[in-house]
Amino acid sequence: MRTQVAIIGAGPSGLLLGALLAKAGIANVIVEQRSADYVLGRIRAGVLEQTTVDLLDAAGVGSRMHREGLPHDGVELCFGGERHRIDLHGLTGKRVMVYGQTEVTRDLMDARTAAGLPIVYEADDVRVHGFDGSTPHVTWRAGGVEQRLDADFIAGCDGFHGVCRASVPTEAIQLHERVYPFGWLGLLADVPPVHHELIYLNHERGFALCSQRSHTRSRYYLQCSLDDKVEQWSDDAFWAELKRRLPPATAAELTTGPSLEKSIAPLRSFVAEPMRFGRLFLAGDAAHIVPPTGAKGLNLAASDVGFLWQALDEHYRGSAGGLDGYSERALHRIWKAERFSWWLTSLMHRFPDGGSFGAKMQQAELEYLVSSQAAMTTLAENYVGLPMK
Ligand code: RFL
Ligand code: PHB
Repeated sequence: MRTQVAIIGAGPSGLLLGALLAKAGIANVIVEQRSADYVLGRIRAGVLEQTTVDLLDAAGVGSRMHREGLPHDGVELCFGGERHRIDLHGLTGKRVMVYGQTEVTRDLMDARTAAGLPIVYEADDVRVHGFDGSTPHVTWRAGGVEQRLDADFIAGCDGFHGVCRASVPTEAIQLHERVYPFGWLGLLADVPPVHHELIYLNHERGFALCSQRSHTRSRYYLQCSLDDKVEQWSDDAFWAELKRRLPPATAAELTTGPSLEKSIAPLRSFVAEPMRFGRLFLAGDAAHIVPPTGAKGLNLAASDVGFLWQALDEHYRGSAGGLDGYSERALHRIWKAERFSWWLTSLMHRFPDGGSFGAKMQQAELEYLVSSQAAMTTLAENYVGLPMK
């Protein structure tokens, strides 16, 4: 089998890249190690920046998102038991779209199937070869039989634990990492959201987040210990802890119900540099991770893919500049989102070694933040997403 671009991974990065390349007439094959149902079962992001919405539109998969997604003009910060609204739209002229990663993935998968574009699921032992020379190719096993795909380029869209970054010689790559001393326990339930906008809470018992997927489906998170196991958290224990962290008037409005899903995610900041190795390009979580506090992971994956799509399109139109500039262009935006996610995480969570001084510093910064137009604008500009330059 031969194609122009071999894409490893059918998460949002791989599927979006495949859709955009196909629109530009560039042939591609996606190779994914899991089943489609497994990929759709992962509950992750919920907030899309305008740049992500624009890329989904460019890929021709935006219609259900515009029908069912919820545009949000603001977001709330809660500390000291009081809620404060940040007027995202008033401060920046932009808004965000609340539409789940599961739905984005489903729309991209459905469009790919409808267009009859090739995608291989349940590929075993995927390996990438020859990307430092002129014969890049991918091998895997299907039903015990070895398969081979030759390509002009390989796009590593295979997430943090993927094979692409791991195949790069260690001396060719630089890694930067911070692991945080807590996790997020998430719960999804078919109950109406406690508020029509998201609420990020700083509380002495730990961070909490009130998010949503629709008017009838809520997503809540609690800062938890890295030692916690999801089985130790009954639904009742989750709801009771969330109520303790919400201001009493908000807790009184909370509708609880049985969970559809509960999981614990560790928090990490991570960047691999550069993002190009000969004919292999990394995109999305394969190259970087942000803690979810700033809602940036999926959005960064989308902007990487936007840059890579433009670079490959330029290449196939006869200009080499785009491919050479991909890594630097993408990393420029990534580091700014890394900074924002690290800052918001540091501001909103209880750190085991923070002590009373740490808590006072957070309180002083939060009080300043919600009283300063300049500080709120800085937060809002980053939250709605910096431009793709
Ligand atoms: P993914 O989604 O991990 O997809 C990678 C795909 O590659 C496959 N794969 C392989 N395939 C073939 N061969 C191999 N050897 C392979 N190894 C792996 C995997 O099976 C998978 O299908 O990476 P991608 O596409 O780069 O997308 C990144 C996003 O998923 C991620 O950044 C976001 O989910 C992060 N994130 C959030 N991002 C936001 O923008 N806004 C949010 O509100 C937000 N909330 C979140 C989040 C992530 C969370 N968790 C659980 C980490 C909330 C949470 C709780
Ligand atoms: C989510 O709805 O899953 C979500 C929203 C905002 C975040 C992180 C996660 O910052």
